[in-house]
Amino acid sequence: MLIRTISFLIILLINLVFCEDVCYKDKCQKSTPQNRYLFYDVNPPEGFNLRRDVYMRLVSLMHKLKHTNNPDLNKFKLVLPPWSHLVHWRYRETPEYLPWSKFFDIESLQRFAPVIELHEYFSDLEPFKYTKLILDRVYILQHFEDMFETGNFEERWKVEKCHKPPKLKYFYYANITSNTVKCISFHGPATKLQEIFLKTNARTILIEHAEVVLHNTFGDKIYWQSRRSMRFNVKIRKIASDFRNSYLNSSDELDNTILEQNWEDEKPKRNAIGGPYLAVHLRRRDFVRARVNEIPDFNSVYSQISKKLDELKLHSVFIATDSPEKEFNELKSKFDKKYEVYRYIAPPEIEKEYHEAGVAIIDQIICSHARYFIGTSESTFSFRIQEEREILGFRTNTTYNVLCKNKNNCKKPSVWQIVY
Ligand SMILES: Nc1nc2c(ncn2[C@@H]2O[C@H](COP(=O)(O)OP(=O)(O)OP(=O)(O)O)[C@@H](O)[C@H]2O)c(=O)[nH]1
Ligand SMILES: *[C@@H]1O[C@H](CO)[C@@H](O)[C@H](O)[C@H]1NC(C)=O
Ligand SMILES: *[C@@H]1O[C@H](CO)[C@@H](O)[C@H](O)[C@H]1NC(C)=O
Ligand SMILES: *[C@@H]1O[C@H](CO)[C@@H](O)[C@H](O)[C@H]1NC(C)=O
Repeated sequence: MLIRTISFLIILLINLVFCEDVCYKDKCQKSTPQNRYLFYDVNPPEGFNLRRDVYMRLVSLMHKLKHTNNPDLNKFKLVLPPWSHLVHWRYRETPEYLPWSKFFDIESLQRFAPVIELHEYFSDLEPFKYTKLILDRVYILQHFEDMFETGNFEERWKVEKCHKPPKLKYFYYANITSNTVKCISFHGPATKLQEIFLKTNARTILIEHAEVVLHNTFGDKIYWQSRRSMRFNVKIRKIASDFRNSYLNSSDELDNTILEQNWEDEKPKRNAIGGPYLAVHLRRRDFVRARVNEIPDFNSVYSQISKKLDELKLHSVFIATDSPEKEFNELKSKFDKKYEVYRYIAPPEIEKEYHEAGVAIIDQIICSHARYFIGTSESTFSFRIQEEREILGFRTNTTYNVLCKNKNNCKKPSVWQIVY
């Protein structure tokens, strides 16, 4: 009995000493010793398309770290946060925990840098079912409070008092926590995070408010490689292709938009033709209220679209929009028989399987393949379409166009070309 008790105590002691990372039903162990894991999360109100941009900033850092000789830095893997409770999605009681594989081609992502999904992080640690993950370090990024007052925009970071009280659990899982949470005022590119990583031997690090970090170099080669690697998965692309085929007489062969199997083999090109339709991204909802001076009324939208259709000698317009059906029908009714107006309406089973994000992605893919695209000024949703058209090889004058409030108020979007 005594021996049993002693050995039990020894096991308990071993567990307490080595049990920082992951605990299972009956024992705890360190996460795979050769790797370090970077978890990240984004300010909850940010939409799907801004989150894609934040991913690019962090994965570009991962790509750089992988190629360094520093053993403390080159073993990092980026853990992809499941998609849950996005504010634009209709609210659901329970978090969705949608994995990235639902939308993206994971192999394609992994060709750029080591990334794994949160659920894979757990299954990596099988055969034990995990019960709890205690992250070694959580760093909550925040802006320097004085940055805008003093105009001090130099790159810097400093552990400071938290502007807001920290969360106690992460990714909507009750059992992902941490005992070491620090707030860091931060201004600089993603690569600056290395300085923080070098100051700790933590193996599991969570960066909260990752949107605070900036791109290293906006529009450079690494930027576009990370963007090219963000391919949507085959199933979603197929739904969009079927729609293009059925309604818009559009296919990659006819439109000259075939991409290489592997994005690493792609080269810049300007020979895409696109399907015989005009595509418009018409951002409504909160934009109508928040950007009164930029969002045109439907009469104006109609006249801008019909003018362009005539100019391009096209008869079909595809409209991607977040507007309710009633509002959309009001716009549609302005088009006479001369033009065909299309919108993608997801069948219930597709809506159920892919949620609002998937349906929006299908809209984006269809817009990306049009002969000519008109977006909404300053919408992140439109930016992602513009990037996709760069990758597909469209001429810039068919891509960087936006709906105008009126003739005197028409800001052309910035052109971000792929040049290598
Ligand atoms: N299906 C569909 N959904 C859209 C469209 N435009 C916006 N949405 C929805 O509205 C959400 C908000 O747009 P996002 O671009 O993702 O959000 P954001 O990152 O805040 O970007 P902004 O457009 O700049 O607000 C999207 O995630 C979609 O759910 C559209 O054309 N079609
Ligand atoms: C931890 O959370 C996951 C997801 O909700 C769940 O599957 C698992 O059973 C939880 N474990 C415990 C001990 O609560
Ligand atoms: C579809 O496009 C092709 C090539 O551009 C054209 O030859 C064909 O007539 C079109 N079909 C229809 C139904 O419009
Ligand atoms: C875009 O520019 C090219 C070359 O300057 C021109 O040939 C083409 O007609 C333009 N396309 C449109 C849609 O304006």
